[in-house]
Amino acid sequence: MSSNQTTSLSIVLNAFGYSEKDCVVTPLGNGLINTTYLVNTGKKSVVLQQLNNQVFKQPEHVFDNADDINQHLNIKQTANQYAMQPTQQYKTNDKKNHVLDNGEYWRCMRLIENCYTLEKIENNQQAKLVANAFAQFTSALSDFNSKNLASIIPDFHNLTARLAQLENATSQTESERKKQAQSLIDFIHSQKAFCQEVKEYIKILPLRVTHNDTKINNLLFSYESNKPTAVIDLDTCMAGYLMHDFGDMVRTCCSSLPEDSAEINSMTINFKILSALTEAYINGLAETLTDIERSSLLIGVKLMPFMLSIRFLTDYLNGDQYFKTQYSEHNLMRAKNQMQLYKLFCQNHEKLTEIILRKPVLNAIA
Ligand code: GN1
Ligand code: MG
Repeated sequence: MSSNQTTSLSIVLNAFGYSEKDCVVTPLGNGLINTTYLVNTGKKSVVLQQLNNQVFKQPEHVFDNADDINQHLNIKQTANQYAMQPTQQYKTNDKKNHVLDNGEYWRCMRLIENCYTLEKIENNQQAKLVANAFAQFTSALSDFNSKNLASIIPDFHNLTARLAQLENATSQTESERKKQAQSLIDFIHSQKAFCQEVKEYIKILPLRVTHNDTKINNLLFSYESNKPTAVIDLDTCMAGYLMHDFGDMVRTCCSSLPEDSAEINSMTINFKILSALTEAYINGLAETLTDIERSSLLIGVKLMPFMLSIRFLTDYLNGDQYFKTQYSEHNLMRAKNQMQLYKLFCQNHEKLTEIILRKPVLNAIA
């Protein structure tokens, strides 16, 4: 850690009532945006996070949204309507939910103890648990007015806006990167019919509170029960469409490969897992799920890898300003990987339709 960061860290820890000399700080998690640490304060362990304020232009909104959602979930939990643990942001000595130091925004959160995360689903039973957990989260927030949440990143999951950003990046890049990206750009241009289908759905779908980052590693599993115990990373919780959350969950649970694997030619879809996820998700949402949302789930499954591929490709063309990368072609590889997943979903359209749209849904959580 540089001396600047050390100074910053000690100011931040002090603001939350800890002294740097008592603390052991280690990196935590593998998010692509924020920087997260596990801090052992000598008395307990907490999570400290530096928010990426290039990505989150109004960090206060992220912290305030999280407080509001946590409060709602706490009420639901007390009323036995939410079986998982809400997250919690600690207050500073002067009762704020964050510290601003030297232009950087920090928060401190409760560590949910004795938990682990998964990068890959191992069996159908686990898939049912995952889908039920994300469905419970969304269901518990179904009576939270999404208008009361700040729009954290405008147009975050707006395909039209993401396509425009890609156009913009393409027109401003005259480099080797554009050459490398060209075949993917051409393919994206060939998907006009799908983009139109998405546009039609958006006109009729209801807005609700969505998580917008329902990848499998945003779920904590308890070591004791081996069941999900908390949905974490509320950074992008805001008004959105259910198909985005379902699609993002499927994207990370059903591909045989991690999102940045280079082995894309060997990628396969696990349809048994897809089936288990779909049943448990639909049953978990119960009567909070509308018919139009139900039929949009199929679109969401294709949309999320397609849109994330566009986002990775745009960042590649922009010179890797947004997502953290480990090597120079990392974003391009991620873009290729996610587009391969989209292609596989499209090639298996019939099978997808049969699994996602069949009625009635079998009784899940056997
Ligand atoms: C980012 O930082 P992380 O890993 O929570 C991104 C998501 C992407 C994800 C891909 C604010 O999430 O939208 O799906 O990477 N978050 C933001 O791994 O852009
Ligand atoms: Mg996130």
